[in-house]
Amino acid sequence: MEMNENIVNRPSNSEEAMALENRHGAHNYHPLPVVLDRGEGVVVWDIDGKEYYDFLSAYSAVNQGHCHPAIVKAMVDQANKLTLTSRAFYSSNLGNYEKFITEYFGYDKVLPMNTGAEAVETAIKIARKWAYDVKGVPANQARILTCGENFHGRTTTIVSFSTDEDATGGFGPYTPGFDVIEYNNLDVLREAVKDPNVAGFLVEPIQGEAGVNVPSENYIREAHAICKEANVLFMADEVQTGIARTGALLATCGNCTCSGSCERQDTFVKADLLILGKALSGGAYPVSAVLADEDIMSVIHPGQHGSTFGGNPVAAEVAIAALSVVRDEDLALNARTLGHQFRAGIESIAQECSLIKLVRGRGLLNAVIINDTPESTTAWDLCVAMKDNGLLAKPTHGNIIRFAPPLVITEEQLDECLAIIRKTFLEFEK
Ligand code: IF1
Repeated sequence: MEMNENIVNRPSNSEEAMALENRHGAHNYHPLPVVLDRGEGVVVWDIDGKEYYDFLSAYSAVNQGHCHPAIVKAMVDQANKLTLTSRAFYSSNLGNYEKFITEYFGYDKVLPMNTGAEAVETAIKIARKWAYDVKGVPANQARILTCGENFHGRTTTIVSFSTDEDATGGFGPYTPGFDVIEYNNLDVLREAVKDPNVAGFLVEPIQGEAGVNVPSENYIREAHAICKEANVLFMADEVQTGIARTGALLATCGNCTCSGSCERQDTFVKADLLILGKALSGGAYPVSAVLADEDIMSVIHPGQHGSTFGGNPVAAEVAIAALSVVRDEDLALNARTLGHQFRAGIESIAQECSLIKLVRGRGLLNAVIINDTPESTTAWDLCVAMKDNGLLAKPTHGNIIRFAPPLVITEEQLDECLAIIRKTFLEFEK
């Protein structure tokens, strides 16, 4: 591959690369000591040529596998034609993409953005505007409910309702208008929506950063019904759980794999505001979106919201390719099938290894709770040891390790990975 000669003295090994990042970059992350240089499918290679199975998938952005050829082709072809017009003009790509994605998920309208946080912020603005224009909430009085241990992004408004001190501490003053309620508690939600000023309920169908916190089976469906009854918008943040990650196209859809057009009203939950990001582009490009039906999306008028890159031609083509891959390769079914295989494999290892407290998750969004205190470094140390054995995973918090490979992983590859995890954990325990 042609090297970019604009960077003189490109690092030639891991130590050099890490030193450059530490010297010139803000220290807003604590990465695992590995320097990735190339990726293909479930596998990545570091700068020294060592191969790893990727069990983070860039926080579930690379569901379709690293550098999926169809997605890369769509990106390169469009990048060679027209990259950005801004929304000051129409483009030959955007309307086609908007038709594709709204039909794919079963909604009237889409508002295209770039990052997950931007999509969450967009959903918050739409919910507030709907509260004033449609529900009749007095100006500036709209409330949005959100859950303890939430993670919805890193903007100052979003961290205003975070309950994680690391995410929110030191970034005040905070944006008002948010009430935090207990996750997976329907009684608390039923009480909270009685406030006539509540515009929406913002919720992750499974809390990713909280450590793959899976709610009770009926929580999402019942919460949706409570919101409907109270004229409160159900705002599903599927940035991490969406796009087939949990074994269904959307985690709010329960276990079915259709794109939301199913008639099975008993399990299908259609969010009023659906928030997507990450794997909407297969990790090739920042693409996010908010989907809603006309009666909600119509509260946004020209000049009231937007972004320079939102809905750009490259994003449009990349997202069509990324969603087509999910459908054509039936990644939801693979995630559901191999998710069971992964959890069964971990439970088998737990029979011979006291380090494993439990495994939880849905589809290929799983976490292993390590039998040590959250303050211990055991989870981190195990991730470093797994790295040395050729598998990349990272703790979410404290003693919880997230395992989320690309959804294109095969049964054979998964068995190999379970063997690496078993070997690492048993060696570590000695
Ligand atoms: C980090 C994890 C964190 C998200 C949900 C919105 C966003 C995210 C449910 C914002 C982003 C990323 C951000 C990254 C680490 C990762 C993450 F849960 F996925 F592991 F932080 F909680 N809604 N999640 O998970 O999307 O603006 O990042 O595109 O910030 O450290 P974004």
